[in-house]
Amino acid sequence: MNKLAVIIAAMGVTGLASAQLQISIGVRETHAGGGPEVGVGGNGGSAGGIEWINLDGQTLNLNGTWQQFTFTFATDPVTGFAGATANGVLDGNYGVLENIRIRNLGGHTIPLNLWIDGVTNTYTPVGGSPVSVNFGSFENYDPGTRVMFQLPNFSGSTAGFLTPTPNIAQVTSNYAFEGSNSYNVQFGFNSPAQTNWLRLTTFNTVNSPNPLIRFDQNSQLTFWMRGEVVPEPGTMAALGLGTLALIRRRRNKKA
Ligand SMILES: [Ca+2]
Ligand SMILES: [Ca+2]
Repeated sequence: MNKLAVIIAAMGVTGLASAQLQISIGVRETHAGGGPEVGVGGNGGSAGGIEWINLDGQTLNLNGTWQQFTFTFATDPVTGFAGATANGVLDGNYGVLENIRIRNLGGHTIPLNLWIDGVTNTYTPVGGSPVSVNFGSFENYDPGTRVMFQLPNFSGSTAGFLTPTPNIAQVTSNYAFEGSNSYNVQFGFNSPAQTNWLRLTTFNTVNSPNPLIRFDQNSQLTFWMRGEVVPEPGTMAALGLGTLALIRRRRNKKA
């Protein structure tokens, strides 16, 4: 464990090496709700209930590496979340990616910095070959643009679990898994309670809202995330760590 991680651990916060979040998704059953069957990634609307897929079943290590998350609709566990059709059974042939659920497994109370890239739905039409649609590359938008995911505090379901700042969601060119851009989300949990979570919702976002995904045809949703724990500048200065953190960030960015 490096010097920064040791000091952060001594402050009562999970050390960088073991810092984790649980990642799952909520999907809205727009087919069951009477919503339109547009193409994958198109605006599927906001009709229908929301189910969790593989609730809290995967982990993001906050170590600055890109990690892939995969959801397989035919076989992953389904857990009801909200709405009339949320019954633990996936209804309809398609729906929309309503949210990424980010649970505070590591008990974090300092700001978290996440990046998302390559949001892709892969499915196999009957009698055909697999089709992959990457509708979340973030390559067609300028840095600073809000795309697909709303601000962290947008959802009333989870705003009460978050600190007022940071509250950032925008395209960035600082890191990318593929291409030049990814999507950066910055937020903080206001308590170390491991039950707290963030509903990072796609609900009616100005660009690329409510993206449609298939549930049938051996459909899988995949995306990549990387994450870091970012001590607050004030804390860093008080500990005389500002320069160290700056060096670390520069080194990470080059890598
Ligand atoms: Ca259902
Ligand atoms: Ca990209």
